[in-house]
Amino acid sequence: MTRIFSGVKPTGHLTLGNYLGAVRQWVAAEQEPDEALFCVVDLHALTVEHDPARVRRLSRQAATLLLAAGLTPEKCTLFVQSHVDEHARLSYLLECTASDGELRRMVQYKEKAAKAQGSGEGVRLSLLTYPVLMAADILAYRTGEVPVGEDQRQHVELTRDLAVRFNQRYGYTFTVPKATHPVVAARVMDLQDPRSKMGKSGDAGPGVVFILDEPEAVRKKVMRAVTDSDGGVVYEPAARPGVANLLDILAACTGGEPAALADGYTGYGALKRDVADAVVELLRPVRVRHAELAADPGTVEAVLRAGAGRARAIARPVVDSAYRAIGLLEP
Ligand code: AQP
Repeated sequence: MTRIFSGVKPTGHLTLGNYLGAVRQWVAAEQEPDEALFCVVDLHALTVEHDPARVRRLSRQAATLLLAAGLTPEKCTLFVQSHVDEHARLSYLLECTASDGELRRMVQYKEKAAKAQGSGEGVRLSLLTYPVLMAADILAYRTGEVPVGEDQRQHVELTRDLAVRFNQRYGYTFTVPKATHPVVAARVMDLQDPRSKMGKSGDAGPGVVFILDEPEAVRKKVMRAVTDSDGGVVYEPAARPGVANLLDILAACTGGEPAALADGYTGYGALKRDVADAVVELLRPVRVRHAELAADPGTVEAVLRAGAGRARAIARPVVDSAYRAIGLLEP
């Protein structure tokens, strides 16, 4: 049986990118006979400038949305990262396994550090070490598969490297995990800037579709999506990223294949209308269910409490064995 682990950061409202790149895979994975753990990785939200009240609000909202999207507490373990101390405990051991150079090479660190510096905020040390905490999130559960969007590929590679290095130095302790990505829409792009990833932590610009957006807002954003001046609908991600992004989204929503779907269109207007309809219909049941669950916060809290208990029971012996292997005395 493979164990699956993945998480989402409460750094903003969840987007269509989070849904297509990750959450939808998680709901599908939960149907398999594997054991699945999903986590609101709130400690990761502290790596950039944050408002404490907002992080609390977004953490609850993310957990509620994951349940609304179809995760069922009977089939998976849903919890909040900071409720399980083993993540931070293991992170320190992995900091003693990773090197400064390999963390400074992380693309996301370079991008986010440049952004933080540009806005005069200063770069938090935790932004540099965040991929190590992510490795701890994964390795504490002896995870086999990590379903994530394409942007997390490099961090899962680092996790694999750290697991192999630790095992070689101190004896077999961790399973070496592998990342899995959806076939289409593994990297949903910003509708206004299709060379950049659709992200939740920046300004809530018109290029970002949020899962909880009203249908009218979704339509407006899709209809205003940047395409290009060439006319004609063809699937050429490098040369025409805006059109390719719309075709990817349509394919992810309808189950088609992006290049084949392009053949059905002669102009951008009809393509955008179909994309807008498909996204609205995909997200509608999630919005409805979210509203029901948000009205009953006690249920969500109980799910998270039970989830943390189950997660702790799996992670504690793994992390304890890592402490022994690396040379620390048993208490
Ligand atoms: N645009 C995307 N397309 C496909 N998958 C995506 N994911 C994120 N954006 C896209 C996947 O969603 C999961 C959870 O993401 P996260 O919370 O770890 O990170 P984020 O949404 O990228 O949020 P950030 O880093 O706080 O902000 P931004 O996006 O503004 O840089 C992951 O599996 C991720 O791959």
